[in-house]
Amino acid sequence: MTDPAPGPAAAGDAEHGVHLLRQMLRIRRFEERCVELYSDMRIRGFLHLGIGEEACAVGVMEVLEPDDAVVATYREHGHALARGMTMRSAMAELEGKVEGCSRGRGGSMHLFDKSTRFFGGNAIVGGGLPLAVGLALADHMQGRRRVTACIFGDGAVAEGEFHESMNLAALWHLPVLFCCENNQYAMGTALDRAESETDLALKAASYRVPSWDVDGMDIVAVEDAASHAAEAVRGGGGPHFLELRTYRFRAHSMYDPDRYRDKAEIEGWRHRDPIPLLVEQLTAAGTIDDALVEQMEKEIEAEVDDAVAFADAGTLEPVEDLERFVVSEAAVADPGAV
Ligand SMILES: Cc1ncc(C[n+]2csc(CCOP(=O)(O)OP(=O)(O)O)c2C)c(N)n1
Ligand SMILES: [Mg+2]
Repeated sequence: MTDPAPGPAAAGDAEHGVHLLRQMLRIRRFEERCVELYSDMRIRGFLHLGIGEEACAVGVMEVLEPDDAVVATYREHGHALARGMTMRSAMAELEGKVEGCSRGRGGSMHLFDKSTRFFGGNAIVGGGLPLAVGLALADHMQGRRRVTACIFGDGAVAEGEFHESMNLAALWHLPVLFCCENNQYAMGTALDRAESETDLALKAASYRVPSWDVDGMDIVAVEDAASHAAEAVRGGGGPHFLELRTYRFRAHSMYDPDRYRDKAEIEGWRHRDPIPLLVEQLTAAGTIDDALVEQMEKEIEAEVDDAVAFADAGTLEPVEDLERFVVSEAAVADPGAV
């Protein structure tokens, strides 16, 4: 007997692995281009990049259903793209153009897309947690089997909102998937300088929320944990918590001179870059080769080029629109109806 040929499951796995790689590369190349556009002053304001953290964004977004909801932070380009926002829409927003997902009014920190149930982008540390609990409460009360994924950083754990949200979600058994991206720093403050307990999964577990810590640099581990947790949440198991241990290779934002981290520490983490790690795994399994990666890179470069051209050709909102949306358009059209 010969060895069994790879069956449909194996073929499916291979295809899925390539898909995960493509998603992470799309995010990496998109953000690398953002750096250039920022230096060129075509992107202005704050810009926080998730370079190094792509496995967290892709692994979690991958397991969600279209009806699920996402609430993220200001480091959310990757989550928005992995959730299905187009690069055009995201890039136009970053350039402050009306064609952007938030009409250019939100910028990098406030990507928002109702069509993919991507409810921000939020500049307030910890601010997304109560919003996620509210969305989940609505689903719970209306008997909908949906998951709300709430993404936040390790810095949010120091906020009262974290504790209030964990408590109420657990008490009311709400369908929230809490995903803490622990990159070990909140701006220039290392986690162990601000927290007496640095095991964040343990902290969440104290609210009787099932909690796991996960290697956030390993896309397979993140997707696997997220899939199990999301399934449990969807099945009525109440909130679950993932501590995704990760690292940002770049500074907190484009304004940050990054003087608080040892260069050797950064270099050490670069060896755990989630993209080369997956390339290595897929190459060893014979799923990809250099030619395929090269082809993928070309396609992604074209997608980024197209997004930049779209954003560059977009329009800035006219000054006459300054007060538009201060009051809802429906209320302006028919004040009696609202
Ligand atoms: C309520 C609030 N306090 C302080 C800030 C200023 N601030 C912006 S980012 C940040 C650090 C947050 O770190 P973390 O939650 O770990 O996310 P990361 O930037 O590492 O992804 C702080 C303190 C803020 N935006 N909101
Ligand atoms: Mg952090």
